[in-house]
Amino acid sequence: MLGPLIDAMEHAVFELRGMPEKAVQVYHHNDSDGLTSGAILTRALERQGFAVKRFCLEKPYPAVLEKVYEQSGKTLIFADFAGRIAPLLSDLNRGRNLTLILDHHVAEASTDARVLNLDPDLFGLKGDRDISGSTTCYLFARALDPANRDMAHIAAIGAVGDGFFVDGALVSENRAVAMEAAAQGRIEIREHEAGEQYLLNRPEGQVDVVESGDYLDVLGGVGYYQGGPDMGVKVCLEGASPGSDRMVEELKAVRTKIFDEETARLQAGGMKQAPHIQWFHLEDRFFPMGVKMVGAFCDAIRFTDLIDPGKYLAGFQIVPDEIPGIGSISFGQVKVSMRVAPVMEEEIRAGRAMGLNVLLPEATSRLGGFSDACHSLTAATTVAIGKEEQLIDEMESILTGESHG
Ligand SMILES: [Mn+2]
Repeated sequence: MLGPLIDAMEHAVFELRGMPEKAVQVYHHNDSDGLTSGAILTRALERQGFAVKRFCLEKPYPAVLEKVYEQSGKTLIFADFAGRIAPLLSDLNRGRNLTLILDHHVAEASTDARVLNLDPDLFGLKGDRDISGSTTCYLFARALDPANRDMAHIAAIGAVGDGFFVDGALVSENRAVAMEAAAQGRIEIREHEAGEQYLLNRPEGQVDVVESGDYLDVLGGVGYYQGGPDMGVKVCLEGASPGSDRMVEELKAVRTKIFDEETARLQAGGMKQAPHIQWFHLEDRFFPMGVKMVGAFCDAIRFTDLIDPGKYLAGFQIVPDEIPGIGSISFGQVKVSMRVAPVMEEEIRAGRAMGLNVLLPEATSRLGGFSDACHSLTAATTVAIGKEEQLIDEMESILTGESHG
């Protein structure tokens, strides 16, 4: 459990110190957990004298990874993603770079001695309960230097942002970082009948940590292509500022405007109908918001009369051929996000309807697409542009029990 994970982290620190170059590339996710992870690692590594280059990714797309692994002799760290694709990173790395994975999602073991998978899932901890990406990075930071315990409150923001509570409270390692931050006076933990509330103590007053997480999610998700992640990491390390407040307000206004326009489009007949699935295509109308936003839009409309509550809901958004900080990459991919209305949610929970975690990855793999995060009630994958209708057809055939191979 924790002991073996810490041992593995200490070994990774030893390997890191043995690298000839005192430079590290940190690749991290763009949600609040990913931004806090990136912030913790950046500060911890800089304190040790490493030059840190930080890259924020919405997903560890294979096309990006191929480009990253054109390098040799580097230290590469992946935070809040990539635990499951350690075998792929191993194939790409082939002993050439020191690669550390500090994720908390369901993981697979590395097959390359220079790819160290420090995902707590491999050490008996549950990533959707016990430990967030930020807490994993915090433990690694402490393995680098115990003085990094002053970042416990940043880890707590990521843990709350990922939203894994048991009876209304953080548990296990996530709760330990909240307790540590409370002992340092950085947060206040308030007991309620329905669990615990976490309040961040700031010079300008307290703020609920749930709000801090939402604030970072807006910067990283809505502002992905507009410098939002950099601002988010700055906020983690230095606190919010009038500049960050203004940016968040502007991004929220952009989101409202774009969502309203798309809603009007759906009201005007923009929703396409298949027997079991209703779907729409955003093309590139959500740019410059990140591709996480198609899922957020599905979430926003799944309770409304814009949709047929008895059908699955799918939305497509073109993945821009650009990664901030990395440059142009021709993906030629479209992201698909799926959700269901509350009625269907009950059907899936009761096992009377197929879960999205089965339906979408199966159809996606038939078309050679890329599945990343799929759960029974929320799922997203990517397929090549032009295969959208085929994907819907494949899902329809899966649902009707036909086999198209
Ligand atoms: Mn996470």
